[in-house]
Amino acid sequence: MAATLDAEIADEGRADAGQLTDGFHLLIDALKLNGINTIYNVPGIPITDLGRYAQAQGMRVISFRHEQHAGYAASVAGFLTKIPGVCMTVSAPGFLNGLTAVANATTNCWPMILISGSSEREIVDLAQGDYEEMDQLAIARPFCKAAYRLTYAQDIGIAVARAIRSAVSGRPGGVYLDIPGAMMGQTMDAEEGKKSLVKVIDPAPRQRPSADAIARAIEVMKGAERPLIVIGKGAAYDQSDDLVRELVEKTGYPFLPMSMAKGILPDTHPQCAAAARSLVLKDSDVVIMMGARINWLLSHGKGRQWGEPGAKRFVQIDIDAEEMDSNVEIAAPLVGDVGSCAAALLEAMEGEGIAPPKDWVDQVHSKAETNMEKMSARLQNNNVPMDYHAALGVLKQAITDRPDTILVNEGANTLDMARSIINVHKPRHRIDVGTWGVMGIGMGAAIAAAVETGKQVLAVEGDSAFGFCGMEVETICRYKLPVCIVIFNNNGIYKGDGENWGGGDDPATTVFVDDARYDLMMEAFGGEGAWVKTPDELRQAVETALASGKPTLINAAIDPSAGKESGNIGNLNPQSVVAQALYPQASKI
Ligand code: ADP
Ligand code: TPW
Ligand code: MG
Repeated sequence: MAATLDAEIADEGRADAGQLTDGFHLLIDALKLNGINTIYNVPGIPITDLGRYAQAQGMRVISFRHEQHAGYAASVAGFLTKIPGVCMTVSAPGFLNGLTAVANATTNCWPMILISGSSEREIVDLAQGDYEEMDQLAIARPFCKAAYRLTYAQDIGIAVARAIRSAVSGRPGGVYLDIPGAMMGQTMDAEEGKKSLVKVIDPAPRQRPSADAIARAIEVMKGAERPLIVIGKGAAYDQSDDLVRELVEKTGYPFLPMSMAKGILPDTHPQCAAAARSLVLKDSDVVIMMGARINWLLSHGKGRQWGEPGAKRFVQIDIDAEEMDSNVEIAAPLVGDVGSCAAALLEAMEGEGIAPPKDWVDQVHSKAETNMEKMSARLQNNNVPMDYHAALGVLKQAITDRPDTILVNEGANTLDMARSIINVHKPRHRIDVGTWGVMGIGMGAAIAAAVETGKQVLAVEGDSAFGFCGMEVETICRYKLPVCIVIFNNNGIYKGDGENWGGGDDPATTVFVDDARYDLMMEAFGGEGAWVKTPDELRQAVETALASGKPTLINAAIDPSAGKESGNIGNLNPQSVVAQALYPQASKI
């Protein structure tokens, strides 16, 4: 009798459940309704079940070993797709691990949403010492573009809509969404719940520049004798690849791609001035910035690199009006999205005679050719131990042979040299350390690139850079992703031959264990490992990896003395006359 009653009650429960929904499912439905089908996550209280239910409801849930990498993956997904990537973490420590990625996304102008479980507000606000208690909403605010907390399940639809719109409209950035555990368990009528969801219409409206602003830009361009176009990752993000290409080709101006803008036009394009960077930055008289900030990566638009102070006139295309005049005067601000600005310029250019003088174009072209020839000889060396050039010559060829491969790149020397040596042939096929120069983005970026595009990924990693995120090779193996990692193993940071300046037994601060077998880490999880010491061995290993699509880690031995302190940015290290007097080795610029 009792058993029958229990069964009846359970049946009734199921029937009720059919008409009810809860916070968990509303959140999943709200994401799916807006085209978000992947979550990058690390499970734990209170979001373990949310991940399970999301998987059960047909979402792809990629579980990482550390939240920072799940967060980086979400941000890279946002960059590649223009749909905010979603990272999901547990409270306090998991949240803080993910927060680094949100801050990095905001700095890079990439859309992502960090959804984090949290303790109940009344306990946090009275500081009563809950499990993983932290005032996450307050902490998140300064690191992201917007932060919201959900208290009631019926607000999920609006909250997700606000989070998406905040992430992608205007200048994209990171958004935080705080979900206290109890909120997810709240139930409501399923029909009402469905009605509460919001599909975001036109989340990032196109922003056309005004006719006045375009006319002003055309005037500046007409006066140009040595024009240049600098293309940044804001243009890569915009996905108006055809319009950017048309603008570059119709103007005939030389162009300089910033690192993640490489490939919008192929690096092999005849107007590409990457190999004549110093010349074009110094001698150009009019510079059109397209989705690129004039920040530290461009020496703030000042100094020797930029030639005579005040001699240049800038046209700047940016979605964010506040970016104008951030470092130098902008003669013609064009506030709008790259595609709309390029289209408006193309239309207004007709018959205006803005072609650059031939001798400038020839000068840039011949400088680039000479520099590329010099470089090409260095790339073919067969030195053992390998130097950066020998190894990068091999990888350059591998990407030329397989231009669909997405290149991920981090490190110091490994980054700077790969950036200038490996040509990129397609838009958004290079992902790197971004505006902060952050180490440890590599595995998250590689995973997101593989998951979002289904393409083969080649991650070229300094041994230190890899160390920040190396455990995610297990994630790569678990999801069987087509990722080939090449570690430039020079036994350390910048160089592997440093000495302890105090003369003690401890190693120098910048060196690692000699000849570390990173390849065995990959083998430990069932992937392929290779330890290579010559360009030929590297070529063979990369060829096998890219042909197979199997998770592979190639540990490439690089001469520990080959690198430079801080790669190309040693000049940013602080100098001190005291230190120079104390230590003969101290760096002097
Ligand atoms: P890079 O590092 O490649 O030089 P930055 O990250 O410094 O590029 O600059 C990117 C710029 O692009 C930012 O100022 C951002 O506001 C802008 N931006 C982002 N999306 C768009 C877009 N769709 N259209 C125009 N500008 C954009
Ligand atoms: C999150 C500082 C910049 S570059 C680098 C570090 C630690 C590693 C360089 O060594 P690697 O490359 O990767 O072996 P190579 O070829 O020059 O030897 N912490 C963070 N970000 C940064 N940028 C650092 C530290 C840094
Ligand atoms: Mg190194």
